Amino acid sequence: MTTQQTATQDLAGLIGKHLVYTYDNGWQYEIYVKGSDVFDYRIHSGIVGGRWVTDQQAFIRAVGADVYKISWDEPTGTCVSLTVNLSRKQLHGVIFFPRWVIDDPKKTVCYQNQHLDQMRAYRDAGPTYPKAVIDEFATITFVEDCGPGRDDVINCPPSALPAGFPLSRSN
Ligand code: FER
Repeated sequence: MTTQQTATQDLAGLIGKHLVYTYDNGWQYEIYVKGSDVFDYRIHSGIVGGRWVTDQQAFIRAVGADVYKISWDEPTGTCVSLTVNLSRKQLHGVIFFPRWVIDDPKKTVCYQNQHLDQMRAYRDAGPTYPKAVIDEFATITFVEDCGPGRDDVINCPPSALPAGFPLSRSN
């Protein structure tokens, strides 16, 4: 890693953040950045609405002023890369779905942590191709700083949340 890359890897502005965002196609997602290489998420709507995951490992990088990139490969074989612009309250996501998820998205709708072997079996069975690349901008509608390492920020399915969640607050 060069000196310049090292100098830009200050993730303090992102770690601990809890965000809700809505893609321009209407899909609503929620993310909690638990640490420098791990995060939790919950999917409120879209083809895999109801899916939620804790402790997903990811590459998390600072790529500009208040701009971060989060990239990971799911046990399902879905790959995602998010660019999070906190000052503009915007996000850009690229989701690379294997064909089997597009053919039957409900197979992935669960608390994934309790079904990891099943997800890997689906991934290995495929089909993988042709993949579907979803390239979408989103508006961040809720931001709060929870601090790192918490297990109580994302800890239930979207269906178990109180009415009115996710809040649309930005601070
Ligand atoms: C996101 C876009 C897509 C996201 C997750 C996904 C957490 C997809 C996950 C999956 O289907 O496995 O912004 O944020």
